Amino acid sequence: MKTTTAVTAAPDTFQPSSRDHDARVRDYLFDLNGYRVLKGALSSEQVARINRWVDEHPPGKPGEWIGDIETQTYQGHDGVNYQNIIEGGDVFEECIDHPSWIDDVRRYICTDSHAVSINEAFLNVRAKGGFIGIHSGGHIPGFPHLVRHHTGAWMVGQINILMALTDIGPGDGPTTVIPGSHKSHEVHPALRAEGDRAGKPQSHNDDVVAAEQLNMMEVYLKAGDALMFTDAICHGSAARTNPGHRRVMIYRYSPHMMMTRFNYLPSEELLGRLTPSRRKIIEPVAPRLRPGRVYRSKAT
Ligand SMILES: O=C(O)CCC(=O)C(=O)O
Ligand SMILES: [Fe+2]
Repeated sequence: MKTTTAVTAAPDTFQPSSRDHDARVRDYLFDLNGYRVLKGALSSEQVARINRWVDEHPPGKPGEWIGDIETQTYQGHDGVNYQNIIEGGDVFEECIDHPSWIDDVRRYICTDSHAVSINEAFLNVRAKGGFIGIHSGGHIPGFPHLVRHHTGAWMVGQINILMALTDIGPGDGPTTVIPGSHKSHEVHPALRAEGDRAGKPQSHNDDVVAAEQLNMMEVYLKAGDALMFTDAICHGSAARTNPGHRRVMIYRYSPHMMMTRFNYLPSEELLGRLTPSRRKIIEPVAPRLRPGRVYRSKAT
């Protein structure tokens, strides 16, 4: 006698649509590795417009201003930074809430409110020999390095979008990451002062090329690709050995209640041009002054 029972296939609830599935894969990998590469995040036309702006404004000396954009460097060897680059015109404004990343950035930083701000936005040009040292890691108890995920609800203190404006391959000084290191409790050996097991672990070692350190991985990008990463991941770059310059643009996003790095006040022209969505990111909470008062900082 036949004893097998026919099992009627249950409605297909366990088979997510491929779109849901892809989104889950992306979330899983970002949580696991602390970074993702967004292929073709910028259009070639956007890359061309940004590069045209740089061609028209060759790197100057730290402290020089181009309108509301300030020329700056961190250690010299990291190259020239055009800080506050959102003041550079339309293409830089388009990147504030670029559809290639803004939804994920909002959700990862604050699933609850989606309220994000830009902590720092700059364009970096780096010559042969230039590099950035090893820094960050899960051992640092700081808000930009916070990465929490309560089933379905994310809280990430800072997400960097590093946009390649030139192809970045071997010898071009690629950014380097240690996958998963945002969850590391142990301090990377290169961030621990020699003989100092108990001392305060460093967050930066500016003197050593990150790519040459334990477990670093070079991330190769084509112009227009973007690297999305939590600032908590242990990262840095390789030294550029090829002639020419590496160009990247970096927008750092944080929860809206976190102060900006340099507190560049948006120009009236920029505020006048911003769409409501962009304005909410650049000026999440408008200044509040008694009637008639004009804001003057002590620094100016
Ligand atoms: O210059 C690089 O490749 C690394 C940049 C970096 O450290 C950062 O964006 O936080
Ligand atoms: Fe960094």
